[in-house]
Amino acid sequence: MTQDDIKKSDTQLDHGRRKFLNTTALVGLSGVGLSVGLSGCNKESVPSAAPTAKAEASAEFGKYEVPPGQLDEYYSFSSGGHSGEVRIYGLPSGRELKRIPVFNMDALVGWGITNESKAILGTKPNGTPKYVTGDTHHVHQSYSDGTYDGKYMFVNDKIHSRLARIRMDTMECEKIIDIPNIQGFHGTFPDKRDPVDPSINHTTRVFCGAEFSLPLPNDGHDLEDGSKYKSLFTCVDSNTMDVRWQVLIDGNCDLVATSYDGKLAATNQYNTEMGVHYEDMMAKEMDACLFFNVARIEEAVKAGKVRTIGSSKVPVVDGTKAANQDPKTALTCYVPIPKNPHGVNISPDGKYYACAGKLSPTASVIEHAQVLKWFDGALANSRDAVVAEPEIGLGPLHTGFDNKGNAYTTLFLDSQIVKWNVEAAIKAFKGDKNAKVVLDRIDVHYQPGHGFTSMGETRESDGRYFVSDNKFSKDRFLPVGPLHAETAQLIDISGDKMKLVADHSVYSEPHDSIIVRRDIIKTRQIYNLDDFPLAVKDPKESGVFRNGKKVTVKLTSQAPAFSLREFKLKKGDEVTLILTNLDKVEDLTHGFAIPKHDIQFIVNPQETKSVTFIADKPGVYWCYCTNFCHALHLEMRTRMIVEA
Ligand code: RUQ
Ligand code: CUA
Ligand code: CA
Repeated sequence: MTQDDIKKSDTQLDHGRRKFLNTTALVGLSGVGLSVGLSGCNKESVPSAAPTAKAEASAEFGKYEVPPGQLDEYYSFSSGGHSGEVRIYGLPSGRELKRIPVFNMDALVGWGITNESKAILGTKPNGTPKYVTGDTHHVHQSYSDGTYDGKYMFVNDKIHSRLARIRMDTMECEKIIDIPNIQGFHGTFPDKRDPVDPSINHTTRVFCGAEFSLPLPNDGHDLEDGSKYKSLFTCVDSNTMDVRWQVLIDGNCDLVATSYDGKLAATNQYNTEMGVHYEDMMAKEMDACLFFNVARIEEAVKAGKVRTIGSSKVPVVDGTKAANQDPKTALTCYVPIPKNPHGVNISPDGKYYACAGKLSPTASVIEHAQVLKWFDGALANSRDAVVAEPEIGLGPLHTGFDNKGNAYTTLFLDSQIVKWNVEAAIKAFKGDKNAKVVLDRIDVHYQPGHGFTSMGETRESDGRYFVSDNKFSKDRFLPVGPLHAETAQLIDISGDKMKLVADHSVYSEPHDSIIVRRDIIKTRQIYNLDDFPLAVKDPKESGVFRNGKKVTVKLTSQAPAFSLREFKLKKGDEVTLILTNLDKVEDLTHGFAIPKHDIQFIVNPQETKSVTFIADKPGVYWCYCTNFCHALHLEMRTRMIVEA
C-alpha cells in the first residue's frame, strides 16, 4: 500500500465515521430511533475496500507496549457476554491470558464433560449438563474494606438467572447457584464492607438485580395481566452461596452498585412503567434509582416479616412503594431520575452514585449522605438526593472514576467517552454558571457499552487507565466476515486530556470488566493432590476395577506416558475413568481424549479429573494426550479395548 492509498483510505474512514455518527445522532433519543440508528449504520458504515485504521499513534506510543518477557501491570477480568465465559487479559498489553469456562461448555478444559464440572453445572437425569448456554454480564471481585482481596470473583448468568463464584487462586469456577423466582438476572455487585458486624472485614453479600418482571410464582397464572408482574432484588451469601433474602419491588432492576460503608445497595430502573411491551417501557420521562437499606432489610428478615414465593424457601420482604411510605421504617427508597437510565456506579470516595440517562443526555449524581438522610426522615423528597444532573452527551451508559474527582462516561450514540468533574457538576446544578463540568471528550470506535478505570471500583482507584468496551468495531481491524471482532480501547487518563493508546480486538462480547492491580492476585502454580478425594496418588494404584457392569479405570499421567499402556472393557460397561496428573512441574498439563466417545479434558499438575461414559462400541480406541507436553507427546497414548 502506498502512502497515497493509506491517505485515501483514511479519508474514507473519516467519512464513514462521520456519516455513522450523524445517522445515529440524528435519530434522537427515542428508543425507536435507537434501533433505526443501528440498522442504519450497517448500511453505510463499512467501506468496500479493506480500510486501514487511522493511526492515532504518537511518538510515545511505545510507552504502552509491554516488551517480550515483561509482565503487565494489571489484570483485566472480563465477562464474555453470551459466550457464557469469563476472560482474563493483561493490561496495558491487551494480551489474552485465559478463558474461564463458567456457564458454557469448553472442550479444551473439559468443562461440562468431566464429572467434577458437571457437579458444579448441575445435570439432567441423563447426566448431561442442565444448561449449556449462559450470558455473563458483570464480573466483580470480593472486597475487604473497600478494595479487592483477591479471594473470589462473582459473575451472573442472565439467561438462566444463576450466580457463579470463581476462586482466584486457580481462576476456576467452583460454585454455581440458581436464584429462585427471577428472570433476566443482570446487575451483580458484592458488598464492599459488611454493614452488620464490623468485626467481619470480608464481603459476605452479593447483590443481584432481576431485569424482567414476572407473575409470581411463575407457574402459569396471571399470564396476561402485566400489572401483576413483579421483580425481586436478591442477596446471596458469598461464603455459603445460599440465597439469604429477596426484596419484592416495583419496576425492574438493571445494574447494581454498593456503598463503601455497607449501608446501601442501589439499582437503576429503566422500566418503572412496568411495561410488558417495548413501547410501554419508554412511556415515562422519569424512571428511578432504587436504594436498599441493607440493615433494615436484614432486621425485617430476622423479625420474620417475610413471605415465601412458590416452592422457594427464601424469605422475601416487601420493598414495594406502597409498603414503604414512611422513610423512618422504609426498606427501600425510590429516587426519580430521567429516562430509562442505564448503569449506576459509585465514586471511589463513597460519596456519589452516577446514573447515566441513556434516553436522556444526562448523568444524575445522587449523594449517598442524602439518601441516608431520607431514610432518617430528614429529607422531604427523595428526588432531593439528586445533587447534579449535567448534560454530557447522547446515549450515556456507564461511568468510571479516577482518583481526582472526575467521572468518565461512555456515550453509546455519540461513540465517545466524556470526562466530567463531579464537584463542578454539583456547583453548576446549584446555579454556578462558571463551573466547568465537561473537561474532555474522546472518540471511540464505536458505540461503547461499559467503560471502567483501573482499580476504579475500589477506594484505591488510581486514575491511570480507562478501557472502553465497544459494541462495534466496523473498520478498525482486518475484516473476518460478517461477525466482526469487537474492540476494547485503552485510554490513558493520567493527564488532563484523554489519550487513546491501543485498540485491543476482543471476541464477542466484551461485556463488562474490572481492572485489578497485579499484586492483589496470588495464584497457585500447581494443585494439591490432597484436594481431590478421587486422586490416584501412586501409579501402582492404576488398574481396571470391576463391579458388575460398573467399571472404574484409574490411571496417572507423568510426561510422556500414562500409567496404563492399555485397559480392557466389555461392551455395555458403565465406565468411570479417573486420571491424576502426577507431574509436579509448573505448566506441565496433559490432556485425555477418547475417540468416538466425545470425551476430552485436561489435567493440570497434581490435578485429578474423572469422566463417566458407556463403552457401547466394541473395538480399539487410542486415548491420547491432547496437550503438547513433551518431545514424546505424540507417543503419549493408551489403548482402550472394548470387547464385544
Ligand atoms: S449492561 S452495556 Cu448488561 Cu452491563 Cu450496560
Ligand atoms: Cu501429555 Cu501431551
Ligand atoms: Ca422507562
